[in-house]
Amino acid sequence: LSSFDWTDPLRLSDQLSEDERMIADSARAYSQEKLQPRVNSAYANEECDPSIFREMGDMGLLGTTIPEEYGGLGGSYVAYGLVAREVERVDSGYRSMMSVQSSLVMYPIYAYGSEEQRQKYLPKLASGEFIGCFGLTEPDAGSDPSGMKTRAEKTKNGYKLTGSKMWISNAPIADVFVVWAKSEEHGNKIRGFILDKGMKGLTAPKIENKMSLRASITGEIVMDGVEVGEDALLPHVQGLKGPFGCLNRARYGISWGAMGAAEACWHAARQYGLDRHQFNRPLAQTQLFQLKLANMQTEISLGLQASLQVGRLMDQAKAAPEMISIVKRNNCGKALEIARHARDMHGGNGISLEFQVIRHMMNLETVNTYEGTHDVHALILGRAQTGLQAFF
Ligand code: TGC
Ligand code: FAD
Repeated sequence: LSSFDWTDPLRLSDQLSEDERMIADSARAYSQEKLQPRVNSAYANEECDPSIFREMGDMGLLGTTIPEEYGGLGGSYVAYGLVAREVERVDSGYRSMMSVQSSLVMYPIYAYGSEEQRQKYLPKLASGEFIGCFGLTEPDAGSDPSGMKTRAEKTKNGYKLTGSKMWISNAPIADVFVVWAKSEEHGNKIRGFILDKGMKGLTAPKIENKMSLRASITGEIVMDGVEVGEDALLPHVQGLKGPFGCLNRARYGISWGAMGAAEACWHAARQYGLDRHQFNRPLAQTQLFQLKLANMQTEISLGLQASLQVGRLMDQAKAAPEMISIVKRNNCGKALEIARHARDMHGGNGISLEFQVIRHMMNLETVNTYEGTHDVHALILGRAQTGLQAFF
């Protein structure tokens, strides 16, 4: 039998290709060297640094799975997951910035866009020159996006969009807005539109005072009769499967990312337990402390294996949305639980930003909620095994 590496208990790294390992290594180096030193102040001051998009673009971390001819990396879904894991090891907000750009803005333009739309937007989104956002959720339509009120009316040369979107990552600093609206022209079906910053009637006010994901900016999108040409319509998709096709990719990436945040909390708790002495011995020498560390290690190693398997199936075009629900739901829920334990294991220091775990814990509250809440994914899985719809 071979030796045991406590940091990689099931030898995940042996299961990666050379390219995947290289992408993960460079994402890790960038995240630790450039993102880690500034995250606490960004979080404390609720300040998002837009230059991060350029930096990520330079490192090839935007649009990992988009073909190289459009500025992407042409990498595997496993590679994309590994990037999410490394970025979120530092902060879920930074991973959010990256995954919205890659899965929710570049992917729909690539998969549903015209050749002109691809050429116009993808290279600049890949380089980080453009920042993108994705507007699906509305003040009165969250878990049930089919209840959206935003509408697109046909005009002589295109469409007029009216409505508002809520809780939109990157919106206040975005150049490119992928928004979903019910289109009268298309039998009230949901259609996707690409809006550009500065269009008349388009504003994106910042949502202030978030207690979670504070290093990532979130806003509303207000569309007050925004007039666009035919060229703003994403031509190749209609219905909810448009936004859900993007969410499949983002949810999958989140399943890896949440494990990255959990790993950061686990490692911090272990180190704290080794350093901190009470009752004349390290905390890490107590049974309860070790039980918690063992639970963390087990859940993380199983969660990563599950995401790897879903990623491999995505790369072979054999993945189903329900598989993604399993890993999004489980990994986010487990990561949040791990972060709460890690916070507790740090005692009073656990509430200080300096020790990082409370930041991860607060962030993971959002990660557990967005892209389909923990319970909504349970209902997706319940429906798949009973054939019974329990949403309404
Ligand atoms: P339902 O009847 O199930 O489906 C309607 C149509 O959509 C298709 N579809 C999918 N297609 C591809 N992938 C999927 N995962 C799909 N799920 C459904 C389905 O086949 C059908 O197509 P068609 O052609 O027959 O019309 O729809 P429903 O209204 O009953 O859906 C219920 C439910 C709960 C599953 C769904 O609405 C849901 O998933 N709700 C959660 C909403 C959500 O995830 N919002 C995310 C907003 S974006 C975000 O949070 C970004 S944060 C990112 C960051 O900052 O990192
Ligand atoms: P609701 O749908 O009102 O849910 C409230 C509670 O009710 C939840 O616990 C939920 O599980 C439960 N619930 C809902 N329906 C049922 C049911 N049928 N049965 C049982 N329980 C149910 N959206 C975007 O479009 N783009 C973005 O970029 C984006 N970024 C975000 C960033 C942040 C920081 C946050 C917090 C959210 C973001 N969102 C974004 C929105 C996010 O996707 C929604 O918050 C999420 O889908 C939940 O919707 P809701 O907040 O309206 O909650």
